[in-house]
Amino acid sequence: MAIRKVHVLGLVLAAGVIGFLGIPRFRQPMGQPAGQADLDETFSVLPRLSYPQPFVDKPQRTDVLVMSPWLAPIMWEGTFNRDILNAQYRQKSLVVGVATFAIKKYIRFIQGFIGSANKYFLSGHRVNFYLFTDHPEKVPAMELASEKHLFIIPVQNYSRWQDISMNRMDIISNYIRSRWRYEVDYLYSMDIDLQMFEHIGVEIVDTLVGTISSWQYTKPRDSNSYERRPESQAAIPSGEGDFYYAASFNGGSVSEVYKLTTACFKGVTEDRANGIEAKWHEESHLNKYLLYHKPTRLLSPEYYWDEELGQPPIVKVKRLSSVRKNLQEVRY
Ligand code: UD2
Repeated sequence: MAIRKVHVLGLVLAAGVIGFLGIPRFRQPMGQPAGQADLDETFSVLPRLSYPQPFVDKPQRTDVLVMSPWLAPIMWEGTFNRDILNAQYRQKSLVVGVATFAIKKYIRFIQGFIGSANKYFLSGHRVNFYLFTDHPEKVPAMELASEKHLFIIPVQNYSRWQDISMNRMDIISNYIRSRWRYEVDYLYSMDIDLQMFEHIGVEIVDTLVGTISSWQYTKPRDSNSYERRPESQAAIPSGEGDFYYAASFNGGSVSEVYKLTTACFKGVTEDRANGIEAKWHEESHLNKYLLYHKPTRLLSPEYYWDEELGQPPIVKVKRLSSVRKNLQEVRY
């Protein structure tokens, strides 16, 4: 029998109907999305409005993946793998939030931070920057990519820089409760005095994410800067510890960051009541928390490099580095 146009048309129509009915079933997540139960538990005491349902099609990670400069060439075999990761990530339509603070003289770092993050941080993906400042009127006008948004949030200042740094934990935890849990899927806290110089992609998106300090990655555990005084809530007993994490870049799912920030600020508050301040402020509390709640993803020091350290040969890429600052000048 000769194949006529009408047969071809029939086949095309049949394929279309099958595709239309079949595809949604493949796209449907299996059962309740992983992580939702966790959110429900964390926020069970709070009224539920409309937290966006994350589309999760794989089990939650429990292993630890170190994104090191040495692994990077293996992980990113050409741009093809990266394209697949980006496409899969985009399909989930996730929003990542970045909380950063520019209080008092630190407003001078806003332009460098936002300008470079606009270019290099999760480029092509949806990102909300939340900038807390006591000088909203001084935030420079900046043009951002269409998928990126900047929210300027007025906040009070504190006379001691240490309090500004430590209170970030409390402010982030409060904003998760009141707002961000409805607005973003993942949340990162970053220092403002940094700039990005290379692509930082979806490899940073995971349940609980810590960055290994560029000062500490070669040092033995006992020489780390942990708080060791048992009187502090941040104390890590001598002989214990694993990595030393920089407070300048950490994050994860909204529910995990909520647990982290709440726990760390509880430690800060108890220390204040007992008249003690941890050696490296909220960074000490963060290190204690991450010791007993292991990150699901570690970022190597290339994700926060301290410019004072130069660039040893082992560091192939500085994706994100501190801006050199005169402490006397910016803090006092
Ligand atoms: C370390 C940590 C930092 C924090 C601090 C606490 C790294 C790379 N950074 O950095 O995250 O734990 O130690 O001791 O490990 N800020 C203001 N105005 C101020 C002071 C601070 O906005 O007057 C904000 C700002 O976002 C800044 C952040 O607080 O980036 C941390 O302060 P820092 O960068 O001066 O702290 P530093 O360099 O000692």
